[in-house]
Amino acid sequence: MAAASREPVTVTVTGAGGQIGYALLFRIASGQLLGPDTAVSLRLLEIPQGLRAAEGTSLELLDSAFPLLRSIEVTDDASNAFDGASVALLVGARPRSAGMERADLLEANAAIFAPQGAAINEHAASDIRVLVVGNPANTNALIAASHAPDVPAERFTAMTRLDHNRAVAQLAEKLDAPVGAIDGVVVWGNHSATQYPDVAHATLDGRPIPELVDTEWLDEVFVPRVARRGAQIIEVRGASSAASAASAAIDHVHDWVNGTGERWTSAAVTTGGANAEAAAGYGVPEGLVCSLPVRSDHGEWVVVPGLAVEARSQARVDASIAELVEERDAVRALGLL
Ligand code: NAX
Repeated sequence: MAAASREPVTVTVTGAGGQIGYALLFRIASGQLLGPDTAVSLRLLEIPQGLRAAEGTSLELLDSAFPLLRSIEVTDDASNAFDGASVALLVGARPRSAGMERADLLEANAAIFAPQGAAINEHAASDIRVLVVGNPANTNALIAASHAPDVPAERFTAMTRLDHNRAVAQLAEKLDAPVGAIDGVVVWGNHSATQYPDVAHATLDGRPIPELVDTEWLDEVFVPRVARRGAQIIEVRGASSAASAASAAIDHVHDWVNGTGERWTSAAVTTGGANAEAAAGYGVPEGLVCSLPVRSDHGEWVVVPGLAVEARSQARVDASIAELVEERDAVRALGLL
């Protein structure tokens, strides 16, 4: 994916007619995903009921006259949607309805992410990079990857960047500092209430943050606030996070493609292959998609190895990993992996 490519890069967005789609597409088309020199062709995938909304969004995209936007196609056919795609943002998912058990939710989403993984395998470009946003994001990414045997598993990731950004923003507010001065935050585990935002290695302009905030605030306020921020947004806004989720998706893919330098961030990545050893060092088994501290180097997410995890934090990290293992085993038991 050359930064100054003349050929447009195909970016596929699923769930394009939804609220995250609406916040995301204009930022992609304006160049914020892949940079100011890279033209994009958008493919918007929806289910039949969502097509009209996606078509409406495509009309507005046209009306925005974005210089980098070469074409837009709206479709309910996954083969068509992923044809030639170099970036796929899998946003559309089946939400939990009243009375739905977790196994039912996993199964309903597997019915979406397994065929999308297969369509990516068949039709996407060889440099495809996938970010799963739709929940349960980590396990949906695992399912999609397992149905794309010809695509390296590490090209399938899930989004915990919103959780990471929320953690950074809470620290910045508490310390009355700009967000850019904060580095070294880690969100461990699942994108769920078990996630563990950890500041043990975080710094403010190089000063260790654990020296600047007390443990009680971290345990009683910070961790639950970050983990439950999604619920708070629903309560206050009357709808789930959309623009902040879209912004985090932009950050994730932008950093993946362009690199993070020496800074690190959080992303849910596959724990096999080149990252197996670093992940195992944190107690994460192979074959999961788990949020870890990562740097992006030459277009690959590399897990930051060997960070010391405090004993009290390790129990929280382990609990979130255990939840990921349970989700994987439940999907396996259904014969979907
Ligand atoms: P919306 O309900 O507004 O939009 C979802 C869209 O997906 C709908 O238009 C629907 O028709 C479409 N869709 C459903 N199944 C599809 C399929 N098989 N193929 C293509 N499109 C399909 O939800 P929105 O607020 O946009 O949220 C989308 C997803 O993001 C949800 O699963 C939500 O839980 C998840 N989130 C994940 C976050 C994360 O940090 N990983 C944070 C934000 C958000 O909660």
